[in-house]
Amino acid sequence: MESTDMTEVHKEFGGDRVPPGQRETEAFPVLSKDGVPSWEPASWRFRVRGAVERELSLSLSEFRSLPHETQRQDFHCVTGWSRLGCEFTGVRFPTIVERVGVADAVESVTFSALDGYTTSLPLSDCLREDVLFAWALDGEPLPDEHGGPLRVVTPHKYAYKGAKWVTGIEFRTEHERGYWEKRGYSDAANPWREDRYS
Ligand SMILES: Nc1nc2c(c(=O)[nH]1)N[C@H]1C(S)=C(S)[C@@H](COP(=O)(O)O)O[C@H]1N2
Ligand SMILES: [Mo]
Repeated sequence: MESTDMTEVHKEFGGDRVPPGQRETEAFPVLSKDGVPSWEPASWRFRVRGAVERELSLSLSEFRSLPHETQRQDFHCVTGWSRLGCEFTGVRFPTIVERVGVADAVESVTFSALDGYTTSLPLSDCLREDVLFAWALDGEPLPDEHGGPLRVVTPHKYAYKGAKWVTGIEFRTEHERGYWEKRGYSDAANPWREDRYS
């Protein structure tokens, strides 16, 4: 499958491919606040709400029929490991934005997930080609423990900014910190500035 190379994002921040304080790993460790949440394919929905012109609710098959891409990217965990050259397939964030019409006053996006996890990013950090709602990893369906059926990936941020098991996004006029950001992790989360803790 053809993939877009997003492994040069480090150049945007003037850093090396492996950010400071990170070490490369071949494995793909799993980090979840609790276990793997259960879900039913028939009742699973992805919902977009908040300050938008049209709210959206999509089934899994509707979501998978949106225009999608495969990208090659690196994945940086705040605990110190980086997995280079992951291939994720899914829908780019801007593709969702086109469909809902975001109000001018929107500042921030909150992602929510089946396990109760939340994370948030300024809208400008989401309006990027490399922020993806992904359902496949390295050509295989995204494993449950890595967030299947759908997760967010944010190659320009530490991985806690990417919600696994994502089922909703809310466009907000005010920024609200997410689960880990309220518990001491940096809200900025830039790996090349080592924004680990707040
Ligand atoms: N829904 C949900 N998303 C989540 C988490 C979580 O606990 N729940 N953990 C975050 C953290 S801290 C990291 S490092 C990455 C880990 O992704 P992985 O388990 O695929 O390596 O997912 C992020 N997204
Ligand atoms: Mo993490």
